[in-house]
Amino acid sequence: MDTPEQRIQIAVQKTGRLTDHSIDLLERCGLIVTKSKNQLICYGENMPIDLLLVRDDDIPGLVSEDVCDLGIVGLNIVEEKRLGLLAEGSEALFKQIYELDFGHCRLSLAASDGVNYSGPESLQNKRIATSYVAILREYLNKHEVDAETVYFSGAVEIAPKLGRADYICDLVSTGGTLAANGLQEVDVLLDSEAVVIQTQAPLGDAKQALVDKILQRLDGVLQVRESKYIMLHAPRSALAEIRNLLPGSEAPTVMPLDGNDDKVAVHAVCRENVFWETLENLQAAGASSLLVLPVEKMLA
Ligand code: PRT
Ligand code: ZN
Repeated sequence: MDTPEQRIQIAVQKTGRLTDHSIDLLERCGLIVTKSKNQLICYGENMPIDLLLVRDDDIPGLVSEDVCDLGIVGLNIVEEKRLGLLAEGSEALFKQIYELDFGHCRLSLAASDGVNYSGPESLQNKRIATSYVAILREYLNKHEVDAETVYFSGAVEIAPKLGRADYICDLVSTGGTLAANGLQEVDVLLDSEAVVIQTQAPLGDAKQALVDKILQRLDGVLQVRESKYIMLHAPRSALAEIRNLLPGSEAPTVMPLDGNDDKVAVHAVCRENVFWETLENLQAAGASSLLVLPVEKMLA
Protein backbone atom coordinates (compact mmCIF):
# COMPACT_ATOMS: atom_id res chain seq x y z
CA MET A 1 0.00 0.00 0.00
CA ASP A 2 1.16 3.57 -0.67
CA THR A 3 2.31 5.65 2.28
CA PRO A 4 -0.28 8.10 3.71
CA GLU A 5 1.67 10.92 2.02
CA GLN A 6 0.97 9.37 -1.38
CA ARG A 7 -2.71 8.65 -0.75
CA ILE A 8 -5.51 11.16 -1.11
CA GLN A 9 -7.78 11.69 1.88
CA ILE A 10 -11.32 12.84 1.11
CA ALA A 11 -13.48 14.03 4.02
CA VAL A 12 -17.10 12.92 3.65
CA GLN A 13 -20.08 13.26 6.01
CA LYS A 14 -20.29 10.16 8.22
CA THR A 15 -24.07 9.97 8.63
CA GLY A 16 -26.49 12.48 7.24
CA ARG A 17 -28.12 13.86 4.18
CA LEU A 18 -24.93 14.03 2.11
CA THR A 19 -23.44 10.63 3.01
CA ASP A 20 -25.04 8.29 0.48
CA HIS A 21 -24.85 10.77 -2.40
CA SER A 22 -21.18 11.54 -1.69
CA ILE A 23 -20.08 7.90 -1.52
CA ASP A 24 -22.26 6.91 -4.47
CA LEU A 25 -20.71 9.67 -6.56
CA LEU A 26 -17.17 8.58 -5.73
CA GLU A 27 -18.07 4.97 -6.48
CA ARG A 28 -19.44 6.02 -9.85
CA CYS A 29 -16.04 7.63 -10.47
CA GLY A 30 -14.61 4.13 -10.20
CA LEU A 31 -13.52 4.12 -6.55
CA ILE A 32 -14.05 0.89 -4.61
CA VAL A 33 -13.86 1.36 -0.83
CA THR A 34 -14.05 -0.98 2.13
CA LYS A 35 -17.61 -0.51 3.36
CA SER A 36 -18.16 0.16 7.00
CA LYS A 37 -19.88 3.31 8.03
CA ASN A 38 -19.01 2.63 11.67
CA GLN A 39 -15.35 3.22 11.14
CA LEU A 40 -13.62 6.54 10.67
CA ILE A 41 -11.78 5.62 7.49
CA CYS A 42 -12.92 3.74 4.38
CA TYR A 43 -9.84 2.59 2.47
CA GLY A 44 -9.82 2.72 -1.32
CA GLU A 45 -9.15 -0.77 -2.67
CA ASN A 46 -8.35 0.07 -6.27
CA MET A 47 -7.03 3.64 -6.01
CA PRO A 48 -4.83 5.41 -3.45
CA ILE A 49 -7.84 7.32 -2.13
CA ASP A 50 -9.29 7.01 1.38
CA LEU A 51 -12.50 8.47 2.77
CA LEU A 52 -12.50 10.05 6.21
CA LEU A 53 -16.02 9.83 7.65
CA VAL A 54 -16.72 12.81 9.90
CA ARG A 55 -19.37 15.33 10.94
CA ASP A 56 -20.07 17.76 8.12
CA ASP A 57 -19.21 20.75 10.32
CA ASP A 58 -15.64 19.43 10.72
CA ILE A 59 -14.97 19.04 6.99
CA PRO A 60 -13.89 22.61 6.08
CA GLY A 61 -11.51 22.67 9.07
CA LEU A 62 -9.97 19.29 8.18
CA VAL A 63 -9.36 20.48 4.62
CA SER A 64 -8.17 23.92 5.69
CA GLU A 65 -5.69 22.34 8.12
CA ASP A 66 -4.52 19.95 5.39
CA VAL A 67 -5.53 16.82 7.31
CA CYS A 68 -7.61 15.96 4.24
CA ASP A 69 -6.83 16.91 0.65
CA LEU A 70 -10.45 17.14 -0.47
CA GLY A 71 -13.85 17.38 1.21
CA ILE A 72 -17.45 17.02 0.10
CA VAL A 73 -19.72 19.32 2.09
CA GLY A 74 -22.61 21.79 1.80
CA LEU A 75 -21.74 25.29 0.62
CA ASN A 76 -23.62 26.56 3.69
CA ILE A 77 -21.03 24.92 5.97
CA VAL A 78 -18.14 26.09 3.77
CA GLU A 79 -19.33 29.69 3.78
CA GLU A 80 -20.02 29.68 7.52
CA LYS A 81 -16.49 28.44 8.21
CA ARG A 82 -14.88 30.88 5.74
CA LEU A 83 -16.72 33.91 7.11
CA GLY A 84 -16.22 32.74 10.72
CA LEU A 85 -12.45 32.58 10.18
CA LEU A 86 -12.48 35.97 8.43
CA ALA A 87 -14.29 37.49 11.42
CA GLU A 88 -11.51 36.12 13.65
CA GLY A 89 -8.94 37.75 11.38
CA SER A 90 -7.70 34.54 9.78
CA GLU A 91 -8.26 32.98 6.40
CA ALA A 92 -9.67 29.63 5.28
CA LEU A 93 -6.93 27.59 3.59
CA PHE A 94 -9.24 25.72 1.25
CA LYS A 95 -10.62 26.52 -2.16
CA GLN A 96 -14.03 25.58 -3.48
CA ILE A 97 -13.46 23.77 -6.73
CA TYR A 98 -16.59 21.96 -7.79
CA GLU A 99 -20.41 22.05 -7.47
CA LEU A 100 -22.02 18.64 -7.23
CA ASP A 101 -25.70 19.29 -7.91
CA PHE A 102 -27.08 17.49 -4.87
CA GLY A 103 -27.91 18.56 -1.30
CA HIS A 104 -29.71 21.61 -2.68
CA CYS A 105 -31.20 23.91 -0.05
CA ARG A 106 -31.19 27.59 0.85
CA LEU A 107 -30.29 29.49 3.96
CA SER A 108 -33.30 31.69 4.53
CA LEU A 109 -34.80 34.16 6.93
CA ALA A 110 -38.24 33.23 8.19
CA ALA A 111 -40.78 34.94 10.41
CA SER A 112 -44.00 33.88 12.09
CA ASP A 113 -46.98 33.85 9.72
CA GLY A 114 -48.51 37.32 9.56
CA VAL A 115 -45.31 39.24 10.30
CA ASN A 116 -44.95 42.09 7.83
CA TYR A 117 -41.46 41.87 6.32
CA SER A 118 -40.54 44.61 3.88
CA GLY A 119 -36.81 43.99 3.43
CA PRO A 120 -33.69 43.81 5.62
CA GLU A 121 -34.64 47.06 7.38
CA SER A 122 -37.50 45.14 9.04
CA LEU A 123 -34.81 43.27 11.00
CA GLN A 124 -33.60 46.42 12.78
CA ASN A 125 -33.37 45.80 16.55
CA LYS A 126 -34.95 42.34 16.19
CA ARG A 127 -33.64 39.01 17.52
CA ILE A 128 -32.73 36.34 14.96
CA ALA A 129 -32.12 32.71 15.96
CA THR A 130 -29.60 30.79 13.87
CA SER A 131 -26.76 28.26 13.72
CA TYR A 132 -25.25 30.34 10.89
CA VAL A 133 -23.98 33.28 12.90
CA ALA A 134 -21.18 34.30 10.53
CA ILE A 135 -23.30 34.28 7.34
CA LEU A 136 -26.09 36.14 9.11
CA ARG A 137 -23.61 38.71 10.52
CA GLU A 138 -22.27 39.39 7.07
CA TYR A 139 -25.78 39.83 5.68
CA LEU A 140 -26.72 42.24 8.46
CA ASN A 141 -23.50 44.22 7.99
CA LYS A 142 -24.04 44.38 4.24
CA HIS A 143 -27.49 45.87 4.79
CA GLU A 144 -26.29 48.07 7.67
CA VAL A 145 -28.87 46.58 10.00
CA ASP A 146 -28.44 46.29 13.74
CA ALA A 147 -29.99 43.06 15.04
CA GLU A 148 -29.25 40.55 17.79
CA THR A 149 -28.24 37.05 16.73
CA VAL A 150 -29.29 34.29 19.10
CA TYR A 151 -27.25 31.09 18.64
CA PHE A 152 -29.20 27.82 18.37
CA SER A 153 -27.30 24.64 17.54
CA GLY A 154 -30.45 22.86 16.31
CA ALA A 155 -34.26 23.05 16.23
CA VAL A 156 -33.96 26.72 15.30
CA GLU A 157 -37.54 26.76 14.05
CA ILE A 158 -38.97 26.58 17.57
CA ALA A 159 -37.20 29.77 18.71
CA PRO A 160 -40.08 32.17 17.86
CA LYS A 161 -42.61 29.93 19.69
CA LEU A 162 -40.34 29.91 22.73
CA GLY A 163 -40.22 33.70 22.65
CA ARG A 164 -36.45 33.56 22.10
CA ALA A 165 -36.42 35.28 18.70
CA ASP A 166 -38.50 37.32 16.24
CA TYR A 167 -36.97 35.73 13.14
CA ILE A 168 -35.01 32.60 12.34
CA CYS A 169 -32.26 32.06 9.78
CA ASP A 170 -32.06 28.37 8.84
CA LEU A 171 -31.81 25.91 5.98
CA VAL A 172 -34.94 25.29 3.95
CA SER A 173 -35.50 22.72 1.30
CA THR A 174 -39.19 21.87 0.77
CA GLY A 175 -40.45 24.49 3.23
CA GLY A 176 -42.41 21.79 5.10
CA THR A 177 -40.65 22.39 8.43
CA LEU A 178 -41.31 26.14 8.30
CA ALA A 179 -44.98 25.60 7.46
CA ALA A 180 -45.36 23.03 10.26
CA ASN A 181 -44.04 25.62 12.71
CA GLY A 182 -46.22 28.49 11.50
CA LEU A 183 -43.30 30.28 9.83
CA GLN A 184 -42.98 31.92 6.42
CA GLU A 185 -39.79 32.33 4.39
CA VAL A 186 -39.11 36.04 3.82
CA ASP A 187 -35.62 36.26 2.32
CA VAL A 188 -32.83 34.00 0.99
CA LEU A 189 -29.25 34.60 2.18
CA LEU A 190 -27.54 31.75 0.36
CA ASP A 191 -28.38 29.11 -2.25
CA SER A 192 -26.51 25.99 -1.28
CA GLU A 193 -25.57 22.59 -2.68
CA ALA A 194 -22.85 20.05 -1.98
CA VAL A 195 -19.44 21.18 -3.22
CA VAL A 196 -15.91 19.79 -3.36
CA ILE A 197 -13.28 21.78 -1.53
CA GLN A 198 -9.53 21.29 -1.82
CA THR A 199 -6.75 22.23 0.53
CA GLN A 200 -4.62 25.16 -0.57
CA ALA A 201 -1.50 23.29 0.47
CA PRO A 202 0.41 22.09 -2.62
CA LEU A 203 -0.37 18.42 -3.27
CA GLY A 204 2.66 17.44 -5.29
CA ASP A 205 2.48 16.29 -8.90
CA ALA A 206 1.29 12.70 -8.34
CA LYS A 207 -1.50 13.62 -5.93
CA GLN A 208 -2.60 16.60 -8.03
CA ALA A 209 -2.76 14.36 -11.11
CA LEU A 210 -5.02 11.96 -9.20
CA VAL A 211 -7.23 14.82 -7.98
CA ASP A 212 -7.51 16.07 -11.57
CA LYS A 213 -8.45 12.57 -12.73
CA ILE A 214 -11.18 12.27 -10.07
CA LEU A 215 -12.55 15.70 -11.01
CA GLN A 216 -12.63 14.79 -14.68
CA ARG A 217 -14.54 11.62 -13.83
CA LEU A 218 -16.91 13.60 -11.57
CA ASP A 219 -17.56 15.87 -14.50
CA GLY A 220 -18.43 12.85 -16.64
CA VAL A 221 -20.70 11.35 -13.97
CA LEU A 222 -22.57 14.63 -13.46
CA GLN A 223 -22.95 15.21 -17.17
CA VAL A 224 -24.48 11.81 -17.87
CA ARG A 225 -26.98 12.04 -15.04
CA GLU A 226 -29.56 13.83 -17.18
CA SER A 227 -28.12 12.80 -20.53
CA LYS A 228 -29.85 10.41 -22.90
CA TYR A 229 -28.82 8.81 -26.16
CA ILE A 230 -31.57 9.18 -28.71
CA MET A 231 -31.89 7.26 -31.98
CA LEU A 232 -34.52 7.85 -34.62
CA HIS A 233 -35.29 7.65 -38.33
CA ALA A 234 -36.15 10.90 -40.09
CA PRO A 235 -37.13 12.00 -43.58
CA ARG A 236 -34.21 14.00 -45.04
CA SER A 237 -36.64 16.87 -45.68
CA ALA A 238 -37.47 17.13 -41.94
CA LEU A 239 -33.87 16.98 -40.70
CA ALA A 240 -33.51 20.67 -39.86
CA GLU A 241 -36.74 20.74 -37.84
CA ILE A 242 -35.85 17.50 -36.03
CA ARG A 243 -32.40 18.81 -35.08
CA ASN A 244 -34.04 21.86 -33.53
CA LEU A 245 -36.32 19.64 -31.46
CA LEU A 246 -33.51 17.55 -29.95
CA PRO A 247 -33.04 18.91 -26.41
CA GLY A 248 -29.56 20.17 -25.51
CA SER A 249 -27.81 18.08 -28.14
CA GLU A 250 -24.59 18.87 -29.93
CA ALA A 251 -24.12 17.96 -33.62
CA PRO A 252 -26.01 14.67 -34.13
CA THR A 253 -24.65 11.82 -36.21
CA VAL A 254 -26.66 11.45 -39.42
CA MET A 255 -26.34 8.14 -41.32
CA PRO A 256 -27.93 6.87 -44.54
CA LEU A 257 -30.42 4.02 -44.27
CA ASP A 258 -29.75 0.98 -46.38
CA GLY A 259 -32.01 0.98 -49.46
CA ASN A 260 -33.86 4.16 -48.52
CA ASP A 261 -32.63 7.45 -49.95
CA ASP A 262 -35.40 9.57 -48.46
CA LYS A 263 -34.75 8.68 -44.84
CA VAL A 264 -31.72 8.89 -42.54
CA ALA A 265 -30.87 7.56 -39.10
CA VAL A 266 -30.12 10.25 -36.51
CA HIS A 267 -28.17 9.51 -33.30
CA ALA A 268 -27.61 12.23 -30.70
CA VAL A 269 -26.59 12.66 -27.09
CA CYS A 270 -29.10 14.96 -25.42
CA ARG A 271 -27.72 16.63 -22.32
CA GLU A 272 -31.18 17.16 -20.88
CA ASN A 273 -33.89 14.72 -19.98
CA VAL A 274 -35.98 13.63 -22.96
CA PHE A 275 -39.65 13.92 -22.09
CA TRP A 276 -42.63 12.23 -23.76
CA GLU A 277 -43.67 15.61 -25.19
CA THR A 278 -40.33 15.89 -27.00
CA LEU A 279 -40.77 12.42 -28.50
CA GLU A 280 -44.31 13.27 -29.58
CA ASN A 281 -43.09 16.51 -31.20
CA LEU A 282 -40.33 14.61 -32.99
CA GLN A 283 -42.87 12.09 -34.23
CA ALA A 284 -45.16 14.87 -35.42
CA ALA A 285 -42.20 16.30 -37.36
CA GLY A 286 -41.85 12.99 -39.20
CA ALA A 287 -39.48 10.99 -37.00
CA SER A 288 -40.09 7.26 -36.54
CA SER A 289 -38.48 4.28 -34.74
CA LEU A 290 -37.61 6.50 -31.78
CA LEU A 291 -35.40 4.98 -29.11
CA VAL A 292 -34.11 6.72 -25.94
CA LEU A 293 -31.28 5.08 -23.97
CA PRO A 294 -29.57 6.05 -20.70
CA VAL A 295 -25.91 7.09 -20.94
CA GLU A 296 -23.57 5.15 -18.63
CA LYS A 297 -20.29 7.10 -18.93
CA MET A 298 -19.06 10.12 -20.85
CA LEU A 299 -15.58 11.53 -21.42
CA ALA A 300 -15.38 14.80 -23.31
O1 PRT B 1 -24.11 15.02 12.06
P1 PRT B 1 -23.74 16.09 11.09
O2 PRT B 1 -23.29 17.36 11.75
O3 PRT B 1 -22.73 15.57 10.07
O4 PRT B 1 -25.05 16.37 10.22
P2 PRT B 1 -26.11 17.56 10.31
O5 PRT B 1 -27.27 17.10 11.09
O6 PRT B 1 -25.45 18.85 10.69
O7 PRT B 1 -26.47 17.76 8.77
P3 PRT B 1 -27.59 17.08 7.85
O8 PRT B 1 -27.21 15.68 7.53
O9 PRT B 1 -28.96 17.33 8.36
O10 PRT B 1 -27.40 17.99 6.54
C1 PRT B 1 -26.21 17.99 5.84
C2 PRT B 1 -26.28 19.02 4.73
O11 PRT B 1 -27.38 18.73 3.87
C3 PRT B 1 -26.54 20.46 5.16
O12 PRT B 1 -25.38 21.12 5.65
C4 PRT B 1 -27.03 21.07 3.86
O13 PRT B 1 -25.92 21.41 3.04
C5 PRT B 1 -27.78 19.92 3.19
N1 PRT B 1 -29.25 20.04 3.29
C6 PRT B 1 -30.09 19.99 2.22
C7 PRT B 1 -30.00 20.22 4.38
C8 PRT B 1 -31.33 20.29 3.98
N2 PRT B 1 -31.36 20.13 2.64
C9 PRT B 1 -32.38 20.46 4.96
N3 PRT B 1 -33.55 20.53 4.60
N4 PRT B 1 -29.69 20.30 5.71
C10 PRT B 1 -30.66 20.45 6.61
N5 PRT B 1 -31.99 20.54 6.30
C11 PRT B 1 -32.92 20.69 7.45
C12 PRT B 1 -33.11 22.13 7.91
O14 PRT B 1 -32.11 22.49 8.84
C13 PRT B 1 -34.50 22.10 8.53
O15 PRT B 1 -34.47 21.60 9.85
O16 PRT B 1 -34.21 20.22 7.11
C14 PRT B 1 -35.21 21.08 7.67
C15 PRT B 1 -35.92 21.81 6.58
O17 PRT B 1 -36.29 20.97 5.55
P4 PRT B 1 -37.65 21.20 4.76
O18 PRT B 1 -37.60 20.22 3.62
O19 PRT B 1 -38.77 20.92 5.71
O20 PRT B 1 -37.66 22.64 4.26
ZN1 ZN C 1 -23.56 19.26 11.05
